[in-house]
Amino acid sequence: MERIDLLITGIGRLVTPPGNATRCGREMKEIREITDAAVAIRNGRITLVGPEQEVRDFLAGVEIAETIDVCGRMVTPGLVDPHTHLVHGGTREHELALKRSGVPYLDILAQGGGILSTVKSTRAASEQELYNKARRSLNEMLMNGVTTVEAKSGYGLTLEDELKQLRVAKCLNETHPLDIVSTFMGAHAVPPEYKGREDDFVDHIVHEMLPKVAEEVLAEFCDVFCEHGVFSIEQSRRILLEGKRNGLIPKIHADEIEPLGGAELASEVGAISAEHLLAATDEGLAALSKHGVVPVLLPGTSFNLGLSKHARARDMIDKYELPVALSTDYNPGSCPTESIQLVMMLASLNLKMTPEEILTACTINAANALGRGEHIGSIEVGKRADLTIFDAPNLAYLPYHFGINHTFGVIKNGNVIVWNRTIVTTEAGKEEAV
Ligand code: IZC
Ligand code: ZN
Repeated sequence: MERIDLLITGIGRLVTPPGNATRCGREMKEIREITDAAVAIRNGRITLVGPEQEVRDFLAGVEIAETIDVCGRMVTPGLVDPHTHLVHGGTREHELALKRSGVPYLDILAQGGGILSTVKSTRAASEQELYNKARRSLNEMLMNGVTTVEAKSGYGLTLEDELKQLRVAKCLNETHPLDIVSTFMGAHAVPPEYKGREDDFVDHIVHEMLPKVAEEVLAEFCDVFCEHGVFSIEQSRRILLEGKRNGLIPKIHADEIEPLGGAELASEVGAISAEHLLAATDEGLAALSKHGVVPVLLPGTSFNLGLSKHARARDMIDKYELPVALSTDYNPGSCPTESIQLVMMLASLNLKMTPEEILTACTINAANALGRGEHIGSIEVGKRADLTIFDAPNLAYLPYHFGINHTFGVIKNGNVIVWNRTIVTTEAGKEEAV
């Protein structure tokens, strides 16, 4: 070994799920832990991990460009947030009173508010305005310890406005240290100009939007809001299969409010993940398990909507041996928070997941929900050097001491991006990642 770019020492506790694959069922609890550890990084990748003394012995005589001491703190893989509606215009606090008085989420949408309110603001916003707003959110996520985030379109609902959102996501990926993974979600709501002509809108998505998104290589995934009064199972099937024909991997907002059979559809079309699943049936969960679909649970959303019902994480893990992932669902309506640490706390409180399962769900399983398990989501030699440094003595401390941000530092592609709770560089630095 000729040279190390960065050596991280003084790691009180390094915790990571092992390997690259999804961790299913009881495997979710199995965390590799090294006390008094060190990590060596070269060209943006992890080259050595182990007890500090062993790493130092191995590196005797090797040039080390920079060493940082994290003074006994805990280090995890950089967190992955696999389901957000990052790029949008405006906010929806004007709907808070309605929501709190008990008007259901779908009723607000049916009255022309909800998603459609954000569609109006997003259509009116310039690319620069969308970029600036999303960039502020990315900084919040980064400060929370997130190093990769998925971003969906779906607030444009015209060809041009969908492309506008996706171009902003692409530009953010190129200019912000965080990695942004794009999903096309033209089937997020039926816009007012298509009211009563829902199938015409599906035609428009299939014939106009999907080919253009694919041609411009603006998304990797295609998602649909499959829900009563939004897109039916048949419409969702058509869009996801057409997306697939255009090279986009299916994802689906499934069985959030009613058990429509979204989980079964996810399995049928070969989706990489199925999201929400509060109302999924046993048959639906069994189908996910059989077809290796990652369930992405969003406990911040049920919490913010004031629901007493929660996704059946324990059944998913214990009975169906599924690889559960967690995400913020960051969006201006049902879950206006960038805080993955709040979601971790809610996964403990309402989903009864253990701290070890929560880490797995926010790292390797989330990475696999984005098809990136080979590159991120665990601390392994050869993987990208994305690490989060927590001001916490152990994993259980994160959901235990709730409501504050425990992230002390973030390493992205081997670069120190957050240190002492402050963003120290806003440069993307991506050319260094091999
Ligand atoms: O803006 O309400 N559920 N889509 C499906 C959302 C929530 C985002 C929103
Ligand atoms: Zn969503």
